[in-house]
Amino acid sequence: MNSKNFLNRRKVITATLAGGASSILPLWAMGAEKINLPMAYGERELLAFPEKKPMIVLTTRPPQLETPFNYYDNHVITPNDEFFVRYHMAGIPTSIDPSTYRLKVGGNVGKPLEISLSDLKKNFPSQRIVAVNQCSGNSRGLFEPRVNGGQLANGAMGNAAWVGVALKDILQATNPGRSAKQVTFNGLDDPLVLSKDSDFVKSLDIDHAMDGDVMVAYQMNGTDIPFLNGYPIKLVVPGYYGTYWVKHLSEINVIDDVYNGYWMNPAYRIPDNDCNCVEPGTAPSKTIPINKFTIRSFITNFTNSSIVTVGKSVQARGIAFDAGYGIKKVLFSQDNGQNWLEARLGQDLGRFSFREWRTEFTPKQKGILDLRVRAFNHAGEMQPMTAKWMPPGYMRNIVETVKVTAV
Ligand SMILES: Nc1nc2c(c(=O)[nH]1)N[C@H]1C(S)=C(S)[C@@H](COP(=O)(O)O)O[C@H]1N2
Ligand SMILES: [Mo]
Repeated sequence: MNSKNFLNRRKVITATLAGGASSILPLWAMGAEKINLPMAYGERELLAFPEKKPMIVLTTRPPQLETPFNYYDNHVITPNDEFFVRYHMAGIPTSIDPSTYRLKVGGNVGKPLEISLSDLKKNFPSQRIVAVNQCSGNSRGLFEPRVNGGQLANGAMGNAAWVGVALKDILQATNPGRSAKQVTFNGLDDPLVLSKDSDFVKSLDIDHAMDGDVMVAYQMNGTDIPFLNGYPIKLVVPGYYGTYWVKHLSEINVIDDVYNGYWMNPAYRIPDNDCNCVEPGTAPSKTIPINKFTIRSFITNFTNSSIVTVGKSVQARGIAFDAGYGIKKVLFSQDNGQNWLEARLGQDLGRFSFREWRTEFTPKQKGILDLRVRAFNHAGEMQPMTAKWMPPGYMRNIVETVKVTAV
């Protein structure tokens, strides 16, 4: 869609998502392809939602879609039609008119603004950042002991090139008060029953909001943001979990205190200690809002059903990422973590991006091989060999194992 159409054409998604036609989805889903995630009760359906390829369905209303893991082996930038989708509220918008869309910026500011999409593009400098968006609960279904919440495997993450306006530039234009402490963000979606605390509102500290990296994005991978990923604008918070990346962003408020709405407290909190973890089965005594990504890496070209040949060199490859300190090295092991070799890193697309890695290995004996990959960053962080645990199942980053068979 060119920019003229972008401004003129109302964007609509199909009525199957609106909630009215409740009989449509089950019919549509009949005979849907199935996929088995590597966890107990891991069978899911694959369905193609508007602007999406077949994706793993967690819930349909609102749509919560996970990326099938094999998609990550094809590209280091996740295409828009393969990007995961997460919503909390059943009341998601189904029709948005870009010509009347406004972003309201208010609260403790000298000059409140109502910014149209064309003003946003015309009146502010644009910037581009390649950054990973990852749900806090990515991989939650792999927690042992199991935890409540969406039983996701590793597909609630994606890497995209975002173009938009630095939040700092927007806030500066409003002349925030000197006592400003936080900034809150709200999108067009609503709970079906609106109460003071239920609406999905997130907040960032004012210094973070002004860091120049946090941005209001209007493009994803060179085109409009797909409807289900937050069309027409979303907050991009590089290195921070997806919960802060508010979609269909419509309202920004500068406030003088710490926002304590439901989605900041008690939701999306992590143990307030060095490991952000507790003994499995126990609850933390103190919590803080979830914040930066832990460091992670994945093998993308093998699964537990892959076959390799003894004595024959084969390539292993995948991706690594962290909160933005930058990946320093990636180690690979074919023998249960006893011996490690350093993989080659691919092109650096920026410190918030997926980083590709590759290496070759030669299977030495027949049987099951435990393949592992472990990332290290420039801040001295590395993936742990044993899993950490917390009640909401966030921030998983243990060294993952893929068990291939050598014949
Ligand atoms: N308006 C709105 N924005 C939202 C949410 C939401 O429920 N409503 N969920 C958040 C969460 S928890 C995640 S993980 C990301 C997911 O972004 P995506 O759906 O574009 O992949 O959106 C965030 N932004
Ligand atoms: Mo999330």
